Amino acid sequence: MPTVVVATGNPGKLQEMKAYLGELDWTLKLKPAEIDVEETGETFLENARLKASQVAIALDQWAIADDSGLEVRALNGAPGLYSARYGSSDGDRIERLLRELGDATDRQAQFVCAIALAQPDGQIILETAGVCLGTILTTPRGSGGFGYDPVFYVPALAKTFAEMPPAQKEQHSHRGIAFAQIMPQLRSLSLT
Ligand code: ITT
Repeated sequence: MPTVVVATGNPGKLQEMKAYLGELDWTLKLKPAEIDVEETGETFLENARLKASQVAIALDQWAIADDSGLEVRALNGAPGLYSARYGSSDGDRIERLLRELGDATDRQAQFVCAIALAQPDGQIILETAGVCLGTILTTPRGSGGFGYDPVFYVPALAKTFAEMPPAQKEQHSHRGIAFAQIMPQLRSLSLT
């Protein structure tokens, strides 16, 4: 079975990525904490490529990375690429987001997820992206998921991501959509 490193330090993401990749005959390995990749890209896709590629080279193994974030229209796309750096904990980040948005009536937002798979020499051989549209609530709702999930509301389902069972989040989320797009190629890959 091929070993693939899941190049993330975010436990919430890791849990979802492992679930989505679970049907493949891959042995998934967690990225060692000491490998820390600087996210200097100007897009989610550039950062996903950087993370996959640098982790693959450091370990001489296949690596898959996700770079994602929340873009809020009334904040001109913030926190965007800086979603993880917007505060020091999930609670802090949500609090800052709600503070900056205040009582804005335009609460449109989208979650974006880019995924890249690198072979052991660092070359990217597959990449994709997914987007999920929603709105930002004024107060958090739900206890599932991670990150900004309690304030990200999907009107079509009348639920926040944090109120959805994992399979429903997979079906509708930026990450679930990105993985669904790439799964046929991942299934047919033979990693050596
Ligand atoms: P790695 O780079 O190690 O993967 P990270 O948390 O730094 O971990 P990113 O740079 O991609 O990851 O930042 C993504 C931010 O967006 C982070 O604050 C997440 O909590 C948040 N985020 C991404 N996907 C999310 C989701 O499905 N639900 C809630 N928040 C999410």
